[in-house]
Amino acid sequence: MVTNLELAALFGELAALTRIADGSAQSFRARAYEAAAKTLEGLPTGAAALSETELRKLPGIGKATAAKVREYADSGRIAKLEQLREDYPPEFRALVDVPGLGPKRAVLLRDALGVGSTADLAVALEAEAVRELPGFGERTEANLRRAVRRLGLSGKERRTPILVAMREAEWLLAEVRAIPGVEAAAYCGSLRRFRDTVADLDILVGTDDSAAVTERLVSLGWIRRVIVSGETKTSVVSQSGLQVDVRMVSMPQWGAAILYFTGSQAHNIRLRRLAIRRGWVLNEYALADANTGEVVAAEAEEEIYAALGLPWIPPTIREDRGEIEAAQGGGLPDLVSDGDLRGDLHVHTDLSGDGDHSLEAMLDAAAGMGLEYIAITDHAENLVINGASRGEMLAQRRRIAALQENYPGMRVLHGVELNIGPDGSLDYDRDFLMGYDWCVASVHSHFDLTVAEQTVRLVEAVRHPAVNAVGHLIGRRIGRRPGIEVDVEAVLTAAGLTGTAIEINSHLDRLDAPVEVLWQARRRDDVRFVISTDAHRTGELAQSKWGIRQARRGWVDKDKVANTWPPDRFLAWVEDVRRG
Ligand code: DGT
Ligand code: CA
Ligand code: CA
Ligand code: ZN
Repeated sequence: MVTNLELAALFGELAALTRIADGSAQSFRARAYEAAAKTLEGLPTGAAALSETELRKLPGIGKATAAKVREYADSGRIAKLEQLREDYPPEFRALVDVPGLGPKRAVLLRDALGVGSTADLAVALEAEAVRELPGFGERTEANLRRAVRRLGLSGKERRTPILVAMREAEWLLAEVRAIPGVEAAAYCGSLRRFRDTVADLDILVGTDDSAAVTERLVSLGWIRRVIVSGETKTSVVSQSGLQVDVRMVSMPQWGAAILYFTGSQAHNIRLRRLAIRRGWVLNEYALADANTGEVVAAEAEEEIYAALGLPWIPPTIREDRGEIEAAQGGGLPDLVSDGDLRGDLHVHTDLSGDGDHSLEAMLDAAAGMGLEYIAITDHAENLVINGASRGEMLAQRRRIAALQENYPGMRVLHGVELNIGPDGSLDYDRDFLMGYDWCVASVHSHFDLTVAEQTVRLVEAVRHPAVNAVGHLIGRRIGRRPGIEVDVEAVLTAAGLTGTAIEINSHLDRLDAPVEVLWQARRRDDVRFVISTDAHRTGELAQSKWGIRQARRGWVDKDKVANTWPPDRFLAWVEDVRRG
């Protein structure tokens, strides 16, 4: 049976490819596909069971999309999509995503120079051939060279952003778990460790019938090509070009296998050395006695760690960055867990041009999730397309004051997301800013200034008395835009001195501050963090789980995350910071 998630993913892909075909980010056909994807994803019943007429009654589904849903449900394919996949293979899609290119220019590159991938682009840039194309020039060429260098696109290894990898993994796992004979399935490798890009997906399947499960697996619709398929190991390439390694094990070996395939390799090597010292061997099948082969532990990760004298170590910190020593000394960090967050300090409503839902809808959703405090932070006036004027902001403040009584268990703060200008200046004036309960300040443009300029810019914003937090610190979009380069130590020092928190933005394509920044802050006691969703619609309030995982990867102590604090402590801290 075709699932809604599968259909949603297909329409998402259709939208992305249509955007390329139409040569425009604004393509209205692409938007129609996206609207359909959203509807299908949230549909409580199976869309594949509906008739074309029933489908057309759903919001965001028109004649053409309804027909495509039926086409897929009936035949297992969408002709239009297959044509587009052929016209624009994955290597070419990666080229389109290079900052400064986009669909039109990528097509021009392909037609004029035969450039079909980011690796080809690196070669063409090297030959200074790009500057001669109409509309490119030396400056564009220099910017492209910079992007290729900073995103590491010239190498042979193409890494997939976590946003895409996670979506594919969840979709694939849903399909795999539905195969008869599958007892468990999980993603491992760098995705489980929550690296922000992955080279491939590693999927572990627990089953006693690997032959039958493999047969079903390789016939799934998301697979474009099977690389190898053996009794317990299968490697395939998904429709979007992502390589997936699948391993089958029986459940009694689950713990040893998931430990092995989660890595990192460096972490595993350390564990293996601990095993050897005890006269054991650790491999993907078991922790066992080196002489007799008798199994010491294999079924669960916890048992293997315990046998080696260690507490279970969270996958996000298995990088041999001191976690083994910390675990041996009883000093593993007290990391943030799901359920620890009491507030959300970066939330948009439809007052922001890019927000979907009303103030009331966002508050209802937040209260429904049990949040104890929230800051509404729509864009301020300097963000021309999306920002709100002073008048609109004051009206919103009055609405919030009136609505507060509807949410006895949740304190509603009136906040704002300020735009940090190239020189560190902010929207409005100081007095107006002090009228807010909570200010987030973030970078939204001017990504190409020098390190010195970016550092001054951020430090200025951090030191502003009205600013409570810096939003998405470097402004990156993983795999698409590298973000600003900045002297992290200087920014952390300013944040420590002023009490301005560093936001951990939960969007899977941001995860910003990046983990390198969090690692750098590990030794400091003075810097506070907030894990925020930056939700633009109600559904995104739940993505705090990704921000939590990012904090767990960054070794951030729970007590340094201000929105884990009870309301009294949190609000007193906000007051304190405001008074300086
Ligand atoms: P990636 O795919 O580059 O983003 O990173 P990983 O960590 O997912 O690397 P991958 O896919 O090559 O392997 C997944 C895990 O399996 C890795 O973290 C440790 C384990 N592993 C794979 N191959 C080997 C190997 O040859 N030796 C050892 N010791 N471990 C391996
Ligand atoms: Ca991998
Ligand atoms: Ca792999
Ligand atoms: Zn925002």
